[in-house]
Amino acid sequence: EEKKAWWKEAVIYQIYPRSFADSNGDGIGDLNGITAHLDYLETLGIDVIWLSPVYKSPNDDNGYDISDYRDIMDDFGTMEDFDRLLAEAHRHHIKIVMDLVVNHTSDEHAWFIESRSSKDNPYRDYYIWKDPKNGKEPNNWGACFGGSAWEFDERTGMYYLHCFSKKQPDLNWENPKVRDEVFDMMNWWCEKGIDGFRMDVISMISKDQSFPDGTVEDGLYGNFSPYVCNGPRVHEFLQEMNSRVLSHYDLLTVGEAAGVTIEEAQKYANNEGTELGMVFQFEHVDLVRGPIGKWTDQKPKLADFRHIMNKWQYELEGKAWNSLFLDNHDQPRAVSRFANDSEKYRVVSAKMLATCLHMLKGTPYIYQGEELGMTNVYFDKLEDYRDIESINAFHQYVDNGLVKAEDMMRYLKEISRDNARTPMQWDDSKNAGFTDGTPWINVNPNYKEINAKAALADPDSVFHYYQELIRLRHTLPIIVYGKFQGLLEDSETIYAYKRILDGQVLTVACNFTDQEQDCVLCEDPTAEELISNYKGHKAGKLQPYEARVILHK
Ligand code: TEU
Ligand code: CA
Repeated sequence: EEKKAWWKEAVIYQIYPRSFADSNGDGIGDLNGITAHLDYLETLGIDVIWLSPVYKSPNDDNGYDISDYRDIMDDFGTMEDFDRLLAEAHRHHIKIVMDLVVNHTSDEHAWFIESRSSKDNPYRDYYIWKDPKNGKEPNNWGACFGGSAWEFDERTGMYYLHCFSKKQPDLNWENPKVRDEVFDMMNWWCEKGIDGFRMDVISMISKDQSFPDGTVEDGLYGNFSPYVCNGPRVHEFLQEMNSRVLSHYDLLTVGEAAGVTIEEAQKYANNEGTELGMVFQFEHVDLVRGPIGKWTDQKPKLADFRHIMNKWQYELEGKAWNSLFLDNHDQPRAVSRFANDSEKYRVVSAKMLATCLHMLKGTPYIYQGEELGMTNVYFDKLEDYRDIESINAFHQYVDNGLVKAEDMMRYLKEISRDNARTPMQWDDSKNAGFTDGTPWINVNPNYKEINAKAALADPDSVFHYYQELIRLRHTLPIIVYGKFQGLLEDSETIYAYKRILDGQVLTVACNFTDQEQDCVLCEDPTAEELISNYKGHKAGKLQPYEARVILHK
């Protein structure tokens, strides 16, 4: 019997504040913009907002580079605005989960300014400093956003580690003072009344202290993952965090766990609750990789996707809790990637994807705009991109002659994080109603058709379908707690499964293709249809992108 918890029964909505709603015309989304749209979120029916970082930041990586954990980014407003958002959200029965970015800080954080100032500064060991090796970098690791993971600092003649950009130096979690600072800061936010943490790359906080070279896969730099992800002391550190912070409150916690395996996830998200509530794993969004990692235009195959999703369903059963997501601020739009964003099939296939994800076991996450079926933006020019990862990758691979510019532009269209970061499409007025000013990144030109106002007015919209999926989850315990059993696990066209609870059985069948497929799983005249993206069905068939959910009597 599964232990019950509010966060297992909840649906989470991720907000990327910079792109959600601009309240003061500077072209940048902000906290007051979010507060102004709480009615919309309450109508959708979600329980929790996960707020991407809103802390003080010089925005080298849109807030994932924090210079003060106890203050708000100027672009987004003030602490008063935050307190009002929190209170208003609670009044709307919506909880707020904060992004916690503590693998690294900004290089403009006071700790790093102190740390780099001299070798004997009390903050020196807050970060990871190494002497040059034969006059060069301490090892061959490449940073996620290009270049070496080591930056030379003239002042003291040593290198510091940055797994992301050079403005994101990694904290040294080996130092107990760093852990004290982080846990104090977390308790400070908890005392404010926040409802949980999404923990950025938390699987990377414990590094192999021998810092060995990594395997060179992209022709340029060594891969640090085996020595950084799920490192030797990560579970110890999280257990300490749990006993010193998390266990004192009733929180939703989700760890972003790059490179996590099933065995590791069973520890991070164990049912005894000694570490975190759940983790984000990335196998299903990283399943197509080319010679230069994620940069490819190959589409994922249904069979591979289903294999990974089902594996996580089976292997965490009774041991740990799953998170469910297809989209976030680092991923292209789900309907463009896993389904079909053409005019003909966008709506029906977005609903199919939603059905497939939301009927699985775990806590579902909706990324802003996913509930509208927002699509990739397909920028034609590099100048349209804003994302540090996309721009740096273009230069790293194209300027080095490893990839042709036109190929890289095609990969960006498919995979760039900016596909998720174009402004939320509120209505068909200028800039999609996102801002009265000039948006910091271009609006997707399809906003005239795809927007919240149109969706709210249309009973058959993707929005209303999500609303119904959420309502079902809130009403039927089988959707939350039912055991998962895969069906048709050899199919190349259909994703189907059952959920089972206390003698009740629910069947889900989703056609991932634009062709009609044979399928008899839903031919049970005594069953009740819970939801479908088609009004009429064809006996023994699933129509293009058809999804059906039935509850057997
Ligand atoms: O992302 C971690 C991470 O692994 C990403 O760099 C991921 O590899 C990439 O975005 C997709 O290929 C987290 C945040 O979600 C991301 O926005 C930050 O840029 C990053 O950490 C650094 O804080
Ligand atoms: Ca603004």
